[in-house]
Amino acid sequence: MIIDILTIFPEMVASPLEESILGKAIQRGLIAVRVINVRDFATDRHQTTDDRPYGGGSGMVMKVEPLVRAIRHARSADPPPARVILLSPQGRPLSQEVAWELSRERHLTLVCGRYEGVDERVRRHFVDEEISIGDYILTGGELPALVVVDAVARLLPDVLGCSESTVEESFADLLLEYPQYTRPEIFEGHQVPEILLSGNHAAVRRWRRQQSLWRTWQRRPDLLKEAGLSDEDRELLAEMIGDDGKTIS
Ligand code: 9WO
Repeated sequence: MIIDILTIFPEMVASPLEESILGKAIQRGLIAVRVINVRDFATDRHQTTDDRPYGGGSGMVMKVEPLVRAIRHARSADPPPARVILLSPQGRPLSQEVAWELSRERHLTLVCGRYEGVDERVRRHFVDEEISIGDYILTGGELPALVVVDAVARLLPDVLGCSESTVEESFADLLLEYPQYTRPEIFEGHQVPEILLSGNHAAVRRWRRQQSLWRTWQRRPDLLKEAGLSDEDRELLAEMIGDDGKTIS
């Protein structure tokens, strides 16, 4: 898979792409990230990428020409990007489902805005969609672009080793994680739950599922509605809540 990142701060995205699982995936050729400096596509001798807003007001707006020339450069690749995506608080919320959807494409282009905004003509006419990673304002789209790359890359075949495999997880994708422990068995008086030391794999599996369900019910009840619980899940959860199980949707 090819992912382009269009930015006026290429150094800001460079080093996270060199580390850990992402870095290894790039080294192994499973994914190619092309960091494209939008400033290189500016048309004036000062390489200007911002200008004052029509209508007045404070702050600067990202100019249309450098962005559009950079987007056209990205679109000229073979294969061309399936989607050109602007990272924006106004976009479709990123979710695990969206990440899976993006992971099935061969080429994506991520456009990072800066300043107080991007000329509206870029989003209206030169971008295919907008994606948001959450309801907050940042100083630019670079960190959201890295979030998208990270979320998508780990879903690509062979990116995760079998120890980090998504197979076990995909089943529980829509639930929160169960509590995890490693050595020592007691830390400053705090014990690891007995069941995890029991060696009873079936009991451990059941406990973990129950913990995931319980946590999700307590902290993110909105996720439970989408999770598609089995009858056994409902029983496990009812056992924790002290409910007859029939009221859990
Ligand atoms: C600035 C601003 C100031 C007052 C009221 C509303 C405002 N919105 C913005 C704004 O959206 N600034 C953007 C900063 C301009 C382009 C890039 N920036 C950005 C992208 N901030 N946050 C994101 C982003 C992208 C994806 N998901 C979450 C946040």
